[in-house]
Amino acid sequence: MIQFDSITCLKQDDYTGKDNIFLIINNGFPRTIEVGEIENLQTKQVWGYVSLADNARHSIEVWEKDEISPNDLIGKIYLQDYTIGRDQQAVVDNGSASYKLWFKIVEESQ
Ligand SMILES: [Ca+2]
Ligand SMILES: [Ca+2]
Repeated sequence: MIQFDSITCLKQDDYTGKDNIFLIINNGFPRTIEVGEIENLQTKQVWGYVSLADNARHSIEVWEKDEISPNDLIGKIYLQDYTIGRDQQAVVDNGSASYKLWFKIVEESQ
């Protein structure tokens, strides 16, 4: 499973107001984690464990929610490259916005 720790906004997507961030974990349950409002250089705790289905490719997508225009995909983190039990950080960047995610992949029994 994934144990989330926090997320840092390195550069926000929206020009007016704060960003509104959520995460989608592909092949995980729960699949979506709401982060909520966050702005430049702010770090927010992301509380939550997400179980990962066996024998599937896992990834975390970082999305920014908009009211009028479609939501913005900031980036995608593929989890097969990460070591179990170690604190991890990953940066996503779509050219206009950038976020750093702190998390750990732990054994299901822990
Ligand atoms: Ca946006
Ligand atoms: Ca927005």
